[in-house]
Amino acid sequence: MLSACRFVCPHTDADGLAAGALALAARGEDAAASLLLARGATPFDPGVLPEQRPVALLDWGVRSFRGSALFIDHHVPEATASSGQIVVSAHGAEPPVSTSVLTGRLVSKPARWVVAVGAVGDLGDAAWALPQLDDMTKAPVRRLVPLINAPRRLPDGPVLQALEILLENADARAALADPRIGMLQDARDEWQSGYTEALHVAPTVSNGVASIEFSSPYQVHPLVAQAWTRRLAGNVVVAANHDYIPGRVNFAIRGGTGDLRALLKSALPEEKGEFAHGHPRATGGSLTPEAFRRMIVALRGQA
Ligand SMILES: [Mn+2]
Repeated sequence: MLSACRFVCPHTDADGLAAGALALAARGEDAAASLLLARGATPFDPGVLPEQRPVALLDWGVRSFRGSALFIDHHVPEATASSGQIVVSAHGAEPPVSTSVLTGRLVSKPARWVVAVGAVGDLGDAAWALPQLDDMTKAPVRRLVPLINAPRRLPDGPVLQALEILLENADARAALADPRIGMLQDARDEWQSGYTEALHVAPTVSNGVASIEFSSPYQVHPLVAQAWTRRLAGNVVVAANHDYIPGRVNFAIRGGTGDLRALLKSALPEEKGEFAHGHPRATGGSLTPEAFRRMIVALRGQA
């Protein structure tokens, strides 16, 4: 079914790129044949993908989509397959698996180190207990994960090169010795300085809701939210970036209790699009500044 797709569109984090590299290898394609979407774009937005179908959507979630598609994913599905669509979902698997692990099951002779990069990227050290990662040398995979994850956090980072590194090397050690690793290291360093800067912004805490607002060209909001969740245990934490996409406020929400997607939907019941997707305990969205203000007011009103 993967071979019947016209092209592969992977998410650009380590799990998505690892799944993409496994799919491209199985299809005999190079990295440039894949469709890597720009910051803020998803395959579910009208006009983002070329018209050709079917398309393989890797690690993007399962959402309402026009046309035939193969979904390979592990997020909570938000739609059921319509005509011409196939959904391969690992959601609910125990223990949890990443999209790279799932993709590795669908192709013959997957590169195990690539499966591992995706699994560790999404699941952290819990990934090492998976049978697919049995007996693997951990250190080089652990070093690769933050490097592969770095490019998409920059406005125009070397995402294609990260995918090439996964696709064109025989093992994790060879990948670390790839000359293109320098570009990934530079991307990581640049991102790191942006992250450190954003961490210096003080939160505003009111009614159990902490908000941290800053302007950064880097994708730092998810990790800023995570960092403050540890420091402000018990609070709902919203980290908001006013300079990620022009005219939008991109935010991540963590902490609190229960399903944070449901909390967001109750704060802004009418909101559609990039809002409250992802995981129950790790979600966020992209809003107009006005909608973002209303959301914060509503969250503080109900906390
Ligand atoms: Mn994933």
